[in-house]
Order: sequence, then structure tokens, then C-alpha cells
Amino acid sequence: MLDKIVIANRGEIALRIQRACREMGIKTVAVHSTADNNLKHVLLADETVCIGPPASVESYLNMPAIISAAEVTDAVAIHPGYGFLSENADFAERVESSGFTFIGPPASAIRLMGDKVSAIQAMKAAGVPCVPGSDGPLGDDVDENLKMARDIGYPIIIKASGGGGGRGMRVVHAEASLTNAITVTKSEAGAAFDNDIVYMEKFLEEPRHVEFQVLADNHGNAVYLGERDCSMQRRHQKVIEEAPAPGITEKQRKRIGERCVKACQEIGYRSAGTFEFLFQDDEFYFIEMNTRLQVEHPVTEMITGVDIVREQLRVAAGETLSIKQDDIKILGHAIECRINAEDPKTFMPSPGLISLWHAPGGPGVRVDSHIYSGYKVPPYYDSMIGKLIAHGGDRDAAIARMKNALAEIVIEGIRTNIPLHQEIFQHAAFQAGGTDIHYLEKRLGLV
Ligand code: MV4
Repeated sequence: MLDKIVIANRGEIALRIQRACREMGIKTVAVHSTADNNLKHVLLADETVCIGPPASVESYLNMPAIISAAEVTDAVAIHPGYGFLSENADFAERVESSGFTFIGPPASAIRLMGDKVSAIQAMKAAGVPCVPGSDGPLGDDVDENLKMARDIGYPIIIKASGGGGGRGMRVVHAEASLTNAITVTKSEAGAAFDNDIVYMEKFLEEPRHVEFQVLADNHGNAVYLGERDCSMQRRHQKVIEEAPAPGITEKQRKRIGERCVKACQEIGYRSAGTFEFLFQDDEFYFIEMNTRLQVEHPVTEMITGVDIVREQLRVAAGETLSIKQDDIKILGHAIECRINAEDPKTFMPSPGLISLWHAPGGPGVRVDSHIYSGYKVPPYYDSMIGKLIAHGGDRDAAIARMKNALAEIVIEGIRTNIPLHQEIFQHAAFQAGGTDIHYLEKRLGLV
């Protein structure tokens, strides 16, 4: 097994990765900014290295500082967590060429999936269902693009190949706006991503966001761990996630899951990955692949019993996955609430001192958070300060446990979105399950 690794991240995910390491006897090096001396995982780490000032570009995005930290501590591998450098193919390459193991997929797979046009082409080749669209980059021929859009049928969406996660896209409702929309999206994409390639898809108006979790090793083994529904979102920030996705049948899960596994094998994938789909009218349409551990991985862990971070560490050490597809059974239902240090009405960040923290508990309740009484949430990073996860025998049982947990949890000194979660859990539509990606924004009166 790996002897010692650098955790190149902060907050709850750094602590989550450290917990897996400690279970497995792997020593941890916490690299942190000057604003993060008092992070829980930094206080618990075997070794710590300060890698720069608070600004992320000078610390958590500082590749030479992170690789140097691995060198001076004799670590053997680097786990990037999520965000920051986790989907940076150049970083993965530099980690490996410096003699360390990148705990994630090969740089080639990150690069392939980072380019959305090549990602979609790879998925189509593996039989993964995709959105009807341009099947490659859009050319300059105005009439050809008009014909393509007419054939697909309006509304369509123009997306930047270098975008993703909601960046660089434009919906077009009628022919009169198409040519200008292509020009503008192309020019914005060139400026934002240094890549002006754009493509066209049918715009799905009321989809749900359903994503499949996969794991793959270096020996040709890959499995799917079922799906999550992440439709409860605001401005591309997920708020609540759950697994399994309401209403998805075992037959659909198997069909899509097997295609995802096949795609992993075809692209030489390794480690944890997520296939994002839009789900509408009982059909799945692939949109993007995330080549990292995701924030919402715990709901999948709760319903499968598989420790996804442990599997990542095993795979990085060259071992095989500890599970086969036949071992994976879906047990009950899990829901996750992202807890943010923000105003529950205005969504403005609310950093500061946590004067009091009481964790909720009881059967089926999991708290993934680095906060403690006396911890000061710094203003420099993402406002997510933890995740509350509830598991139960079925969706109603998970909801009942989450309502209890939301009533029990105490965070004083800063504002949080806990009141928003409490409100959502009272909505009849949420309780029924299967709301689409626009539900929350409509409900908040934002649309
Ligand atoms: C779409 C779409 C509708 N039709 N593509 C937004 C984020 C990026 N991952 C892809 N996104 C979308 N692509 C087609 N063809 C609607 C969205 C979308 C969305 C998708 C998932 C979760 C939240 C969303 C919010 C707005 C739009």
C-alpha cells in the first residue's frame, strides 16, 4: 500500500481523504495556505507544509509548491480532492513526471473528457446515449448550421467544447438568433478557455440531472455504483443530492451503467469517475464526464457500502478493485444536504467564527465536515463547510432522518443555509421526488 500521501485540498474533503488514509495505515501530509493553519485535517496530519498565501492561485493551485511538498516529505502520491487541480491534466502529468502517483485518472483521460466534443465522440463510440446534436465542432458555414438546427429542432443549445459545469453555453429559441449566438459563444469561449470550438445540441427543457458513479482499476476492471439525482440546484451549484435517483428502474440502471463501464475500458479510465446525464421522458442523454472524486460521493457510499476513497487509494497503489459488479447491491436510499456558510435568503457568503457546533447523530446519519466550535471559516474559499447525509431503508425513511438531523444540528456565529434545507424538506414536490433542474430556482422565485 501507499506509505505516505499529500492531500492537495482543504476543508471537508481533505478530512474525508485523511480518514480513509488513517484506516488504511497511510501517512498524510496536509498542504495548506496561511489562512488554513487551523483546519481540522491540518491539526491531525502526520506532517504539514504551508504552500502559500490565502489566495488559491498562490496555494491550492500552485503546482510547484505542491509537488515540492511531496518531495520534501518523501510522499509517494498526491490526492487532489475535488475542485482546485483535480481535473487539470497538466498537473496530473507533472505529478507523474516528478515521480509521484496522481490519485486519479491518467492525464490522457482527464484531457479527453475536459474537451467536451472529444468526450461526446468517445461516449458515442462506446454506445453511451448522447443528446441529438452536431456530432463534432460547428463549422463556419452559416447555411449548414441553420440546416442542422432546423433538423434537430428548436430550441437548441450552443456549448463551448472547453466549457462544462454551466460555463460557455447559450440557448437559442429561434432561427433568427442562431448565427449571432454561435459567433458570440465562440468568441467568449476563445477568451475564457483559449479554445473557440463550439458544438450544438437539442436543448432539453425540463430534464433531471442524473449521474452514474464508476470505479476502474489498472487491470481492466470497472464497475458502476448506480446513479445519483442532483437536480436540486441553484446557479449550477448543487444543493441536495440523493441516491438512487427516484423512479429509475433496475433495468435502466444496468443498461446505462454497463455502457459507462464499457466507456471506461475504451478510454483507459482509472480511479473514480462520474458520467453526467440529462434524464427526460424516461431517456438518458450523456452531457459530460467528471474525472474526479465528487462532493456528493457519500450518498453512493451509503447505499452501496463501498468506500470510494479507499478504492481510489487501492487503485493508485496498483491493486485491483476490492469489489466486482455482482457484489454491488443498492440498499435503501441516501440524501445529502450541502451545508454552506451563507445567508439562506440572499446566498451571500457568511464567513467568520463558529461559536457553537453540535453535530446531529443517530442511525443512518453521517456528517462530513471539518468544522468545530471555535473554528473560523475563512472568506477566501468556497462557502461549503460540510455535508449532512441521511440513509434509510427507503426514500421516506431517509427524509425522516434528514428532518431530524436538520432539527438537531447547531451552528452558531455564522449564517448557514440550514433554514433553506428545512424549508425544501417541507415541499410536497420534493417529498414526492423527481423534480427537475429548474424546480429550486422557480420555487425561490429566481426564474
Ligand atoms: C444542457 C441543458 C439542456 N439541454 N444541455 C448545464 C451545466 C452543464 N453540465 C450542462 N448544462 C445543461 N446542459 C442540453 N442539451 C441544461 C443544462 C443545465 C443544467 C444541467 C444540469 C444541472 C443543472 C442545469 C442547470 C441549467 C442548465
